[in-house]
Amino acid sequence: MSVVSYKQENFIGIVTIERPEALNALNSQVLDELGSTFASINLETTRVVLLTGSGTKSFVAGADIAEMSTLNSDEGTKFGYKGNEVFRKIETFPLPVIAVINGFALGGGCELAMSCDFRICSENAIFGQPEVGLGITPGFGGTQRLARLIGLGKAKELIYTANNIKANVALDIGLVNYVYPQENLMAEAMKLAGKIAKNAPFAVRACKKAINEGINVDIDRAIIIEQKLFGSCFATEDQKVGMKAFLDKVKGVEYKNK
Ligand code: CO8
Repeated sequence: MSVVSYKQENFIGIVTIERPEALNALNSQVLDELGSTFASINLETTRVVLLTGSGTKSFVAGADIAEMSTLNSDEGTKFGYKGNEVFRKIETFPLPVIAVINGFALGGGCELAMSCDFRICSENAIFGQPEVGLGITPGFGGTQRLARLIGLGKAKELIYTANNIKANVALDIGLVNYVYPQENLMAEAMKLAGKIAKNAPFAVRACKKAINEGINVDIDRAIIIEQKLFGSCFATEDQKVGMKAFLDKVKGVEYKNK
């Protein structure tokens, strides 16, 4: 039985992890299916991807503890590699990916959310890196991405204490961008994705690439990354259409991704 589903509404792709009996915990099957689902997304017809969990209780309650419990050191390293490979694919996916967090985002769940471009959540969402309480470190990028996202001090506190935090705290520390009542979460996610999907797709993708690649190098190299991507936009039809519409005072341009 499949544990990841995909549907598409207009330009928006929705990836849902469907393992409610284990609060959508990440076992090998989920990781494999996440990888293959993202790989199968049509980059011509899709402009934004939403990633969520099934139900109203949990986004992802972590990596699967039952599967991990008997691993030896080599197997643990391999499992970490498997997760990291998929998460990095999501982080570097050509389209924006928004984590739509509908409940628990613990351990690997918080790490999965952090591999997305940004995060929105429901009021009942709970975040945390409980790994040290289980005798392990975060293994799907948590020690690296959390510090980059919310700063070293707060990341170290959360990881060392294994404390969980509520949605309003996650909002305060910049881990999520917005908090909504559960019943409005998906509609708000669709609204946000719709706004992104209206913009010139090539330009949006180039922005993601520029931000992601630039953040990891010094400012001189980062500026060159932007410069090249900026230049490449002028080879697109959408740039001509967008600028002409502004000059002609025409509103509501429909970009063609060309
Ligand atoms: N793995 C496997 N099963 C899980 C997990 C999980 N992470 N989380 C929940 N489940 C299962 C439960 O075992 C339970 O199954 P069953 O009904 O068969 O007993 C079912 O989901 C429902 O869970 P609960 O009954 O516990 O539900 P509660 O509402 O009482 O509690 C909690 C919800 C608080 C979320 C609780 O389930 C919990 O604490 N879960 C574990 C959270 C956690 O510690 N997550 C981190 C795991 S470690 C990790 O993610 C490391 C990532 C990097 C790995 C790198 C590998 C090298």
